[in-house]
Amino acid sequence: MTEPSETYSGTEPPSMKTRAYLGSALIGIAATVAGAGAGHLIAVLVRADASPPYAVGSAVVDATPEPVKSWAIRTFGSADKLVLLSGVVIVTLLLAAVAGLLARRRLSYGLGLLGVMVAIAGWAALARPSADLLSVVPSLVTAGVGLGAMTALHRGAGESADEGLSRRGVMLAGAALGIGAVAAAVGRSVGSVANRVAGALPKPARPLPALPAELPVPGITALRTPASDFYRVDTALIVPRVDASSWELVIDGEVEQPQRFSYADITAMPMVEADVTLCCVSNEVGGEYAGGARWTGVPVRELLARAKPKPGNDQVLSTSTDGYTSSTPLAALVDPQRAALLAIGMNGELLPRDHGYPARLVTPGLYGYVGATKWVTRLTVTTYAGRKAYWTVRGWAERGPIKPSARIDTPQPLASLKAGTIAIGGTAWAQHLGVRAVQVQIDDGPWQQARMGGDAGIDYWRQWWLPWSAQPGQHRLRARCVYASGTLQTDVRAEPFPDGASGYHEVVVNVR
Ligand SMILES: Nc1nc2c(c(=O)[nH]1)N[C@H]1C(S)=C(S)[C@@H](COP(=O)(O)O)O[C@H]1N2
Ligand SMILES: [Mo]
Repeated sequence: MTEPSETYSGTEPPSMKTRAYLGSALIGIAATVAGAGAGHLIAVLVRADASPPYAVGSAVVDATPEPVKSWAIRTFGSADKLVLLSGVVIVTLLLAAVAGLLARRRLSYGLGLLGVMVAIAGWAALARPSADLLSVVPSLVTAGVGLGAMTALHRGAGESADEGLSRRGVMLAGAALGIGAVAAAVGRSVGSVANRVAGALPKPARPLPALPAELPVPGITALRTPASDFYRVDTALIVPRVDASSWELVIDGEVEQPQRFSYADITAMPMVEADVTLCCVSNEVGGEYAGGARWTGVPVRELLARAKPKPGNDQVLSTSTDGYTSSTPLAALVDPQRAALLAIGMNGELLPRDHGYPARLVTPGLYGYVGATKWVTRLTVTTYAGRKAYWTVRGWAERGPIKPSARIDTPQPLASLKAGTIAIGGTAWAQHLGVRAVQVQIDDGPWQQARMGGDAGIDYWRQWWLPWSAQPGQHRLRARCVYASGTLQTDVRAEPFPDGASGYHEVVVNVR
């Protein structure tokens, strides 16, 4: 009869082995979390966009193929950034676990993999358009803390790593995870400082009249979208923090007299107001990526006039602090009939940071990606043949006139309604063409004229509604928009890519 101990000679009980592997993986994860947390904390203090997870996330955004990117925007909406960052974090933690397991074989293997991971983050931070030497600091800190933590934890795990995590190792790992979590939380709260910027917006030289009265129909979109509810679409994982006192707008390229404007130069000019409804080209028919606001700023044509564009150019390439570029037709910016603004205000207040503080473009009638550059610092007069913008390189149309649309806000899709009189209502836009009417069709019935809310100008959306005496059953509601010229919007269905969605908005409801 053999001793039980001999039965196991040369092998470990499986549970011990599993525990040992888990312990090693945990060491890798703890070291990585501690390193990344410390790096993120430093980044918040010196260079927010150089935070290792954000830098890698931004590199992923820029490298993601167009179809995947628009799928992500469609599927996750405004949560797209959260989903992306979660993906980066999950992949990082998996690699961290692998590094921990490698360190079990040989410490230098684990340190090597961690080193490669940090190097990728450092490279991503340096590849940001706004990068400078300070941008490597967070990655250096991450490397120091991460590699140090792995070495300490590995040693702490005990001479015989096969015994799994020693008590000391568990405590060290817990401490490292704790440090990482605290650092990340502090970094987050410091990083999410006020989006609103204190300070007074200069008064407009000739204020616009108040907007027309809201239609008293519950559930329809308000005529003015508060900044806090305004959709946000941009490639910036962290909102750029631009200092108005050092901000400058440069006008260069094919111009007779290149210009430079400080923030004080801009605010000293007479302020103009414009009611403009902004739309994203990624918006699906019936989608939420549209908002109406009163913008305050100076006409871009006056700034361009000082620079004197040379003949033969058709594009203004605008550049943002974060390197994003946009290609606006020069003709739209110099058109005296179109209130293209270098805007510094939104709804009577300074632009919030996430909508472009200190200054952005707003070009009536053009999708945001071709005429609404936020955090804008440069206008380069050039040609479409010569320069391509961020989204154009990725296959989107060069010039993006907004496609008109009527949206049904109420009732909502698949709503279950009581028979009786029901208000069908919503908003309609045909920027720079004007909305004359909205027509509604119930099932296969005749198209009926909706009752229209007040008109705030051709660049602004318009509310509408129609009372409907609903009978039990399932019904299909459709809406379409008629431009000021009398032209009917197209019924041709198109997806957002490459130049905007079209077709009638359609909602199916059930009436009991
Ligand atoms: N710097 C910068 N400006 C930008 C973008 C961007 O990614 N970066 N996105 C554009 C797009 S696609 C749209 S639809 C509008 C949205 O403006 P909002 O976020 O203020 O609603 O901003 C435009 N300006
Ligand atoms: Mo957009």
